[in-house]
Amino acid sequence: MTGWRKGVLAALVGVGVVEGTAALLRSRSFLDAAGQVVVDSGPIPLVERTVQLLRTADKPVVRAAAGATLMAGGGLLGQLRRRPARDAVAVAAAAAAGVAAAQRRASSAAGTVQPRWHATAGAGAGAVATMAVLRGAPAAAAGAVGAASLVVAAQTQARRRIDQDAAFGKALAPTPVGRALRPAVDGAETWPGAVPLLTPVEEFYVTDVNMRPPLVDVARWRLAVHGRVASPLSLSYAQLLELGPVEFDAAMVCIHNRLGWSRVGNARWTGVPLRRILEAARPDGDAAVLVSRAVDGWECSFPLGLLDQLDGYVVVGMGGQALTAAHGFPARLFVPGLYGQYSGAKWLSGLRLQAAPNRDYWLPRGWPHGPARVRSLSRIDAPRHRAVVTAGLVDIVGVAWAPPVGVHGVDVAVNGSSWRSAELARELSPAAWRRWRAQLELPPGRHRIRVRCVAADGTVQEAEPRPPFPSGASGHHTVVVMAR
Ligand SMILES: Nc1nc2c(c(=O)[nH]1)N[C@H]1C(S)=C(S)[C@@H](COP(=O)(O)O)O[C@H]1N2
Ligand SMILES: [Mo]
Repeated sequence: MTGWRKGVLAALVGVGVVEGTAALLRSRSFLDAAGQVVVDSGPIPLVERTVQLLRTADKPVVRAAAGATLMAGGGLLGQLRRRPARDAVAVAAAAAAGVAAAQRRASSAAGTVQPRWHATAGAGAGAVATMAVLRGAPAAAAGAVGAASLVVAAQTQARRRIDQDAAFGKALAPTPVGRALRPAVDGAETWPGAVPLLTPVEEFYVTDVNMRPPLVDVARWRLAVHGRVASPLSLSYAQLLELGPVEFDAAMVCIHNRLGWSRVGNARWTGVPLRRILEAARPDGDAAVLVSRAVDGWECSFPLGLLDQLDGYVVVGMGGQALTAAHGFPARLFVPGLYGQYSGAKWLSGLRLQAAPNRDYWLPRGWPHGPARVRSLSRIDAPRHRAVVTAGLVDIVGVAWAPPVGVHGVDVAVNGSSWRSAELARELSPAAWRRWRAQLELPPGRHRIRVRCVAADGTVQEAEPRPPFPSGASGHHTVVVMAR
């Protein structure tokens, strides 16, 4: 076997053994950990460009890139003349870097702390396997071990996530108290091409900086409410639910949502009003900032005074079910009207009140101090861009959102013509999105259709096209259709 092939195989076997061991010991994947270093330290232009190009495939690609980098490193090492001492140093250095990466941001909270020996044991086993291949272990056997380990790792990860979500939903479905909301019906049920009024959980966009969601052991989980408060709290899941969750309908929007994108979803949430929690904790007079912290240390914050204008909730459920791991089980902070990254932490572990501004996760990465309010925006869902439609009366449908005030009107324009108002479905709640429809007479030919919305406070959706960074995208979503 040529040197570089042997090196790549050695790296593959090493990675396989490390990943397999991590899966079996329920510790963190090293590939994820390496990818996480990239996610956490990438410069903004690169991160923004990656998000734009890869949309939701960003994490698998980062994970694959981490794996490919290791294989390439193995290949380079394999090409050098074999010197056991140097090989051992190189492999040990890679293993040590892996352990360090795996231990980052794994701090403090229930269910996420991995004993250091887990990572060390996995790294050690991987290093031994890598060295064995470099020193001439039979290639076929080594390859089989490496491939089998990777399969075990992938399957174990997938199964664990599914089991966990099934358990959350069944065992812990939070029961809202108080008046039930009316059924989520808005009259647009029969509009062809309309997206569902409530986004199904499995279709709801997922955005976070984690390579995989932390799986939190709810029996050990506590929500700490602390800092500048007279009565610090440490709430178990049951105690949190005793504070009385309510249901509310609201759209959640990621600041990365571009025109026409689906990094926005509409849900019926179950959550404990933040007001109740703060009443129990009694903030001090100088408490000015509310910081939400995740089990892995991710933080974001907003001024406490904002809660005079916006409602906050410690959310425990979505669509009548407990949160899934991806959406922040067991609890997350959510303030409808703020972009997700300023609104609150998923996998919430603490609410900290403080007098001074906070160093949020995004700050050293160049995002401005928030809180960034959601810009009202509208989207055309049907027909799709570049669709071919039958000339004549064509249904144009979509959604518009302007949380927390609500959508007052939606206008469409065809080619250069002036704006004309679309029909609005009933409003579910001002914070939710609103479906709309326009029936347009389209003669044969190519048509450019634009949409804008007007919020209930009179603000008209901004026409100026802007990228998501630094304050959210604006402009008019436009589709071109061909009528025949
Ligand atoms: N702990 C944690 N919470 C987080 C984030 C994160 O990276 N880590 N991302 C935020 C962002 S950018 C958004 S848009 C929302 C997305 O929530 P979703 O994935 O349930 O749609 O979560 C917010 N909360
Ligand atoms: Mo986001």
